[in-house]
Amino acid sequence: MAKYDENQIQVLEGLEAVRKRPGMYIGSVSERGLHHLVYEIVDNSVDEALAGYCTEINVEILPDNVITVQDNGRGVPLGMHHKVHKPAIEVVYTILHAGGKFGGGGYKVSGGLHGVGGSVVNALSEWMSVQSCNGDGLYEISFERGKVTEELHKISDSKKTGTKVTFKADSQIFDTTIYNADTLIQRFREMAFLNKGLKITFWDKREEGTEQLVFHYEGGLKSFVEYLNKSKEPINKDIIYFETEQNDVQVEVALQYTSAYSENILSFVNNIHTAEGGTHLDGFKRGLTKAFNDYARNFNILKEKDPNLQGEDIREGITAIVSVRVLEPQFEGQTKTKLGNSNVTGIVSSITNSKISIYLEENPQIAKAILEKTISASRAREAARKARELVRRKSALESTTLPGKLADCQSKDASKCEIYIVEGDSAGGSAKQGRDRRFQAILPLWGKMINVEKTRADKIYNNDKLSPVIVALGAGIGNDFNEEKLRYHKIILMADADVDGAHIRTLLLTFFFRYMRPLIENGYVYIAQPPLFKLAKRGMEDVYCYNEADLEIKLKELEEKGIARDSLTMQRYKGLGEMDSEQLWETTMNPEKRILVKVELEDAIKADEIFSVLMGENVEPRRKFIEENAKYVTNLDI
Ligand code: 28G
Repeated sequence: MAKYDENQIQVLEGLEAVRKRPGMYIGSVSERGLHHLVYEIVDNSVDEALAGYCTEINVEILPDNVITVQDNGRGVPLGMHHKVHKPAIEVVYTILHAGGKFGGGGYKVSGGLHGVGGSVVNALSEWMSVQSCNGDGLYEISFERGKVTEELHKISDSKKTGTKVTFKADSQIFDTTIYNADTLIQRFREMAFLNKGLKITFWDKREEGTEQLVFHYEGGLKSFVEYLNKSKEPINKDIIYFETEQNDVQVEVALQYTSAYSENILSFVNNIHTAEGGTHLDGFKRGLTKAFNDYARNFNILKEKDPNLQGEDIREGITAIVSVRVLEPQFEGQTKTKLGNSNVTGIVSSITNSKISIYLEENPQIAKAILEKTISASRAREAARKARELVRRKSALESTTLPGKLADCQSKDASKCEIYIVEGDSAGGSAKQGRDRRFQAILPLWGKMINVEKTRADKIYNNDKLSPVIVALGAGIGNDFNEEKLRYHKIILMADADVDGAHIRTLLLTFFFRYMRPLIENGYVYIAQPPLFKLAKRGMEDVYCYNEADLEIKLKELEEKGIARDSLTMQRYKGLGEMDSEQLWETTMNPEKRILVKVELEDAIKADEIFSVLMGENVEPRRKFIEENAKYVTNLDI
């Protein structure tokens, strides 16, 4: 690595720009943007790890939602910047370096260019303090809303090296400054998987009696695959793994086949999850398909006259992680999570092809088992095509093919239409009565729970629980999914806040994730939030509260208006069924008053994970999971 020179830091723009338009730099000022602050700082430590100087990152949430991040890297440089005559550490935290990840042009180049996000986080923090140890002393500099409040000064002697950043997000900027520990945990676990050997610890110290969590995987991506497949039955017991670099593109892949029918490939670029895939994922698929076809031809499993095996059949039951590091990634797509660099396809494809070819030749038993699965997948696909055609033909003949239980809306303008998918017939009845039938449709769900993981597409078409959903939405599934045919642009899941409700939500999210992913990627899916409490008093309009915190706030508000707590009757709703149609409309369906939570891709990935564990065939992980996550599963926040 070239020797660091303080003058390399470019002087570009002040931090007022960041406070004026925070969304440009961190995406949004919602809860998501808030968590982004932490990722930006942790990214700087990860960059230091990628440079080869940092092995451990500690993250803590302190009381009052203060964050500290500490690493054991070289420490942010303290020397004077020749042009601006300020210490480098101050320059790093007060001057904006690039256009930012979320617009404004340039994208962050990972691997060496530290501190790009540091100034952004500083600008959006009520206060921040940065400590750096350079081997002979511990130094500190402090800021408020991006401005220096305490110049760089030495605190003590110290032989250590590393950086510690402490900050409090600015409540003037963010909708909320309360962190969700689960969100952070998920990301840190993922980062530890993606950077093998890197130890990330996390401790939520907002309440007493909590423990430190450690994420540290010597197996890296292999451990990631192991984690995803913990409740599945492997075909190749030893996970296939390779890591190579070609023309400045680093490629790292781990994969394992299981007896499942689904395809589970996660792709990453510079540690960023590329939900929309891109050239690296295309290259991986292409290389995999070629390796299997060449092998099948060479060993006469495919005869001369046989057509090639299809990629999607070859990928049935696969769990894979494709992680690449690229110098100047170009991100495209609706959510800017699709890699565009065209040279990457060929690189990943040729590496994958050669590594998988070698593997297949060395492991003929496994090659045979996978190919047998591929062939039955292709038969099932053929059967699914026929089932689909049957559905199409039916719809050509019958005038009304919509599911019988669907109470459709009057409007045919999908952009204005909503469908409520409701668990339970009684809630379904109230919803039908309470709705605004001009634009709200209701589909009550009944029938047996199905295991999406263990079911091929042909069976899904015939499943009594899912087929009404497919037909009502009107856009098809899998490769045939066509967003333009969608009949409603809001798909709202409405279920109770109990285990059964969590189950049905998880099932539907998993189903959408696997078979109608654009629904989630493009933000069509929502979760309705029915109230948990009602406060009533004679002569007062009923007050609905949506969670415990909301209840507390509203009780206080009423008290301020002179309405005492003990003069109120409080009803706790156990299920949607307890509300009559008018109440359901007022609290949960009226667009003016209701609370809808948009489902993000991460929610669906989490649901998919939960589903694999809950519905997988291994009993032990399921039992353990339910024990560990009892709280989570019963809470309504999946
Ligand atoms: C604890 C929370 C977040 C960091 C470093 C280490 C260096 C550095 C950070 O340099 C300037 C500009 C572009 C390379 C680099 C130290 C070289 C030599 C560093 C962190 C230099 C910033 N010695 N560790 N920044 N760059 N950890 N953790 O922020 O060219 S930021």
